[in-house]
Formats: sequence, C-alpha cells, structure tokens
Amino acid sequence: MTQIKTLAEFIVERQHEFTYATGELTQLLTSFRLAAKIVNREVTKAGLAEDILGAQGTENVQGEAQQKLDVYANNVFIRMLRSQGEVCAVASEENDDIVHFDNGGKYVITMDPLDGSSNIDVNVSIGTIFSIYRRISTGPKATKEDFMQPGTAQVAAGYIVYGSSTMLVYTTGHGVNGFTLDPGIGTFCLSHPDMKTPAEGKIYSINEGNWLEFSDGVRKYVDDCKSKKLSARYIGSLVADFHRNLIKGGIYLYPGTQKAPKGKLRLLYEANPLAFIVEQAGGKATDGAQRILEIKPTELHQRTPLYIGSSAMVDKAMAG
Ligand code: AFP
Repeated sequence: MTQIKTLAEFIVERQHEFTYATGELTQLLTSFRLAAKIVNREVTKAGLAEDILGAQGTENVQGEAQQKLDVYANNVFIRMLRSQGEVCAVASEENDDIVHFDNGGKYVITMDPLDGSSNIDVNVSIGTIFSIYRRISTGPKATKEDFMQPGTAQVAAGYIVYGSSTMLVYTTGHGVNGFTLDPGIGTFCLSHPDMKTPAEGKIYSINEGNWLEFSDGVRKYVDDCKSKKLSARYIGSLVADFHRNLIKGGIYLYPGTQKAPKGKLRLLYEANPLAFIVEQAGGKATDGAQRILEIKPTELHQRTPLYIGSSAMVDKAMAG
C-alpha cells in the first residue's frame, strides 16, 4: 500500500523552510485546513441543507449580491483565524474594511472566502483563495499599510477548490503542493507533490462575451488561440479555471475592458495569491504590462487585469 502523507504531517515536515517561527506557519495553515473542511461540508450539502442556498439579501463592497454561503464561509474562516492567535487582521472580499482581532498577532490575511459565488447554487466548482503577509506596522492595531505590501512580500498563499474532489493547494515560496480531501477520513492527503505547470498549454480561458469590450491586442491573441485550435474552457470560478490550467497547461485572461479598464478581479485576494502559486509552479502572472507580484497596492479592494498561466502563453498574450 502506498504511504499516505497528511497535510498536517507535511506542514510540520516542511516548516523549517519558513523564514519566521516555524510553529506560526503551522498554526496559520491549520486555520485554513480546518476552516476548509467546515466550508466543504456545507458546500457539498448545499442542495440539502435548509437556508444555505441563494442570496443573503446584502451586497459586498463591490456592489455584488452576497450569497448565503459567501457569508457563511467568511464567518468560518474569520472565526478560525481569530482563534489561532497568529493573525491580527483580515481583509476579505466580503468585508468593506479591515477586520481587526486586537490580539497582537504578527500576520495579516487577505482572502476571498468563496470565489465564484454565481456557481454556488448550480453545483459548479467554487473556491477559497488566501494570502498570508507578515505585519509591518508596529502600533497596537494593524493598519492599511500592512495590506498594501506588494505580492512579492507574501509569506504563503493558497487556494481550496471545492470541485469533483476538494483540494487545498499552497506555497510558502518553496514550490507548490496539492492535497486532496479524503471525505471518508476527513483528512487532506498529499496527492500533487511539487506541482509544475507546463510552459505551453492547449487551453485558453476568457469570458468571450466581453469580446466587444476587448482591446485589439486581446482580440488578436484570442484569434491566435482559435487559429491554433486551442480549447476554450471557462467555468466562471477563477480558482477552478486556474487549477485546471495549472495542471494541464493553459492561460486564464481577465483583461481590462473599455468599461472597466482594470478588469474585474481583485489584486489582494485573487491575483496576488494565484500569481505567487503560478510562479512557484513555473508559470507567469501579469496585468498585461507588468508582473502582478510587483504591483504596489493602493486600495484593499483594488482591481487588476489578470493574464495568468503557462509562461509561453502569457508572454504571447502580452505581446498582443
Ligand atoms: P463571482 O464570485 O461574483 O461569481 O465572480 C467570480 C469571479 O471573480 C471569478 O471567480 C471568475 O473567474 C470571474 O469573476 C467571472 O467573471 P465574469 O462572469 O465576468 O466572466
């Protein structure tokens, strides 16, 4: 029988790679590991559980309708992070402002607790995305400055995809590893060690419904994908599209459009964590002009165009 390695064992085994106190990383990742299982339980019974599907009747800061599961997942991740004590503040897609824990923790988190909300009620893959930063301010409370660090300052990042199986994928800057949840024993087990993305792929992912709004360069690139008979695959959940392309090779594009020059996606809790992961897997992430990880954020909910995936494809897309 092949030996099974659990996420908990793996974190402990690899914690020496972490620059700061090793136990801190274990605590941080434990929060995500546990919260992911709880959210997974609710996501997988969404059609059965009463009062968990549908709209919450509120909007987030982007003016998007919040789903009940969005709010539920946000509460679970925040509760877990608060209880571990390493994190002093969180910036979440679902909260207008920074959520403070007032506990002197040395880390701040950015997260999209449930990405792809429009897919929740229709049984299509959704995900959680997170980044971990070391706090840089020294006062009693974390400040906006702690969250305005470029993506290069991330100490860890990861995502959870709730799909045909549930996976947690993370990096601390020493490669990317993926863990699949065994629902029978309720444990994440190492299933995708040292993930690498192919330099070239056969998949392009973009919402072509926005065609009329695209720049000439983006249209030219999409036409080029078609002329090479690449496959178009677009789920509408960034995590799921990203995860598939990471494994198979491909590119995901959410460019700026005439109406929204900065696109739709958020820098702090969508683009940056996935950019860190894709680079660690040998791929690339840009906003069409510059490396995502080098953008200096100015706003918590800042948007950015995103070109992410196999390196040769991202280079070609940027060349227009
Ligand atoms: P929702 O969480 O509002 O469904 O948005 C999901 C998302 O941020 C990302 O996960 C998708 O890839 C992208 O938006 C889809 O956007 P379009 O519907 O405009 O293609």
